[in-house]
Amino acid sequence: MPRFDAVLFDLDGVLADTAHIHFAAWRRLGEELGIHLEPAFEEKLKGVDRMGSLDLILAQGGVQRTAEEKRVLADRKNGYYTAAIAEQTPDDLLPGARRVLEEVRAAGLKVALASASRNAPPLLRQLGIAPLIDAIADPAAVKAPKPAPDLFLEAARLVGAVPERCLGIEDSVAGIISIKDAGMVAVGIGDPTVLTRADYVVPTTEQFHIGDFL
Ligand code: B16
Ligand code: MG
Repeated sequence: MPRFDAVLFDLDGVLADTAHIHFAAWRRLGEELGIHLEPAFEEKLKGVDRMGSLDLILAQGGVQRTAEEKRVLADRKNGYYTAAIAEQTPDDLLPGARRVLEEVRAAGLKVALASASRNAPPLLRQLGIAPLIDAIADPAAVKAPKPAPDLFLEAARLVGAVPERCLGIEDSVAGIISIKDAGMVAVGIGDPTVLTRADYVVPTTEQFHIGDFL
């Protein structure tokens, strides 16, 4: 009997190469506010939701804004981001992403998405992988964002899998904490010295094979 019933995927950094698009949009907003973001700041924003990211950027610049002003700024950044992802095509998938989804499905496991991004549904359509995903956890429908376990637990619930029989795949520190605190097995995509709580780490999505975990 296989160890898992479902694989829960993060999107940005696991299936889609969108981290740099998010960061370019934040940098543009930052420049408009007089806040310069060094390239290394990108890592801090991975997996962090929109408002959480804005708070980190404003704190970095020592800038304060009211809740209403922050909503307007977050919407402006999202406008930059959505304009850019409208140009995405299946060629922009991370190498191996489609193959991994197909292999997981061929192994008889459910596929769910646990992305912090509220833009996930249109992005999946642009990338041509929406038909390969059984369920999308809605980040607006859970109480707490990553690193809380809520989004991964919701993804598991949507495909009828118990947490112990779920494998979560993530590229961010926040996301790996979510998976582990949800009681699931965590595969990190990236650097094992960064993703220290992951049970396994592979350098890129291309090196992930579900057969190694069954
Ligand atoms: P949105 P993931 C995350 O996606 C990104 O890593 C993070 O940089 C972004 O702020 C967050 O989604 C929210 O995205 O503004 O589109 O709702 O890695 O959880 O798939
Ligand atoms: Mg990610």
